[in-house]
Amino acid sequence: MKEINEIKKCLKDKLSKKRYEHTIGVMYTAAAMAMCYGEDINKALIAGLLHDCAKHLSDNQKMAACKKYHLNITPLENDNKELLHAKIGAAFAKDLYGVKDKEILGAIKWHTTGRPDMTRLEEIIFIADYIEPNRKELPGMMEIRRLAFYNLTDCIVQIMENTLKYLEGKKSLIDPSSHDTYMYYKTKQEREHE
Ligand code: DGI
Ligand code: FE
Ligand code: FE
Repeated sequence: MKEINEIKKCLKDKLSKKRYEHTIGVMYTAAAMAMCYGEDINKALIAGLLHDCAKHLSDNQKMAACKKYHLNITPLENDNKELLHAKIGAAFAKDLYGVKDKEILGAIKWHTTGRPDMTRLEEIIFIADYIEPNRKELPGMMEIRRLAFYNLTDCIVQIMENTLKYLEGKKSLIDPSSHDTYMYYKTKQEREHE
């Protein structure tokens, strides 16, 4: 696997300044959360750094990358090609940056929609992407940032409620994984609070 500094250099060249700064924000936020929950800090740094490594691709480049890596494109992803940067990012991490760790690859793959019963690292990257300091002040952000270091399930439920509301407002179709993520963590939350 490439070293962190080498990966940083590559990404700085490829991504816009804003996207690169977001990436660094996610990297350090994920590391802080890993410290809080006793997870592997290095894995959190790498996954955070690489989570949006395919974000700069055009729609045509995304289609070509999916073909190259034999990634399945659902009809919903075909209509919202933005969603594809997550699974292409995981393929890039493996192919271009030499990441072999399955958990890091999973964290990149699921960072946009989440999935039911994520691993702790997947949860951390999913949340860190939303709360990193450069993100604009979305509704309820202060509470979501607090929950990130207090209760991962409650934090994910809050994020999903915001995201689903935002997507419904835009009349965007909701990816089944986003729905499943919300239902899973909502049920988990109800059980935990019983
Ligand atoms: O890549 P980032 O901007 O850092 O964040 P992200 O990977 O969470 O991507 C956010 C984008 O993905 C945003 O434009 C909304 C979109 N998105 C997230 N979940 C869904 C979705 N779009 C659709 N259509 N359906 C979803 O379920
Ligand atoms: Fe992303
Ligand atoms: Fe991101």
